[in-house]
Amino acid sequence: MAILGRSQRRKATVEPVTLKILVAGGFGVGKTTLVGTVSEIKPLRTEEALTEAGRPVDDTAGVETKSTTTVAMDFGRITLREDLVLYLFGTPGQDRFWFLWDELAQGSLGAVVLADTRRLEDCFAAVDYFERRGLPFAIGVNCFDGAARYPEDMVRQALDIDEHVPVVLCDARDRESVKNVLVTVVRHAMARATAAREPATS
Ligand SMILES: Nc1nc2c(ncn2[C@@H]2O[C@H](COP(=O)(O)OP(=O)(O)OP(=O)(O)O)[C@@H](O)[C@H]2O)c(=O)[nH]1
Ligand SMILES: [Mg+2]
Repeated sequence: MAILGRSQRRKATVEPVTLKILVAGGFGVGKTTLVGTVSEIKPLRTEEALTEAGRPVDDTAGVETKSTTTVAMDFGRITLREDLVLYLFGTPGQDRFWFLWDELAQGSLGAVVLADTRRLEDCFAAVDYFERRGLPFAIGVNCFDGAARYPEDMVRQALDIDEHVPVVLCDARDRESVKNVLVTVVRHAMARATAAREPATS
């Protein structure tokens, strides 16, 4: 039987860093889709059927084929590098589930705010939420088929967000595209954390 040297042992027992990332945004913008696209485990979903009774409050304009909605959260996991694992928590999109957001936000490093340019105002509340809490976020513009494409800067202006907040065009159904958004959020959050630790120079 081979003896495991100290350095090998150390290597074998290196635990990956795990980070919690929220996936937020308005109703039907593709949060559940995004988590499902990249998750390497079967994502946990809490979908309930959209009903006739909910029609006046559940505005499906733009996503007419949508038949279910998230009522608690989505959960998925992705290994970005062997030493870096992200736990993804998708929020419910409808206002009546706002009370869950504080629980979901606890301990998170940052957030992706998904936006649909046809209904940009739907993500204003999520942007306000993260700005108020000082939680780093990036905007992922989910490019739905048929929606007009706008340059990142125009989206940033319309959302009236800080120039440092990354805005990334993406397709929630495409794994590489979603990974790109997630890497962007992690980098942004790490840079913010580093900047906060360093003493101001001027
Ligand atoms: N064309 C296109 N359709 C998408 C995209 N992302 C999601 N969809 C569709 O849009 C609908 C909404 O997707 P969901 O992932 O359920 O949206 P959600 O943000 O989780 O919705 P709630 O939890 O109800 O707020 C579904 O019918 C998806 O198939 C995309 O990038 N492009
Ligand atoms: Mg959902």
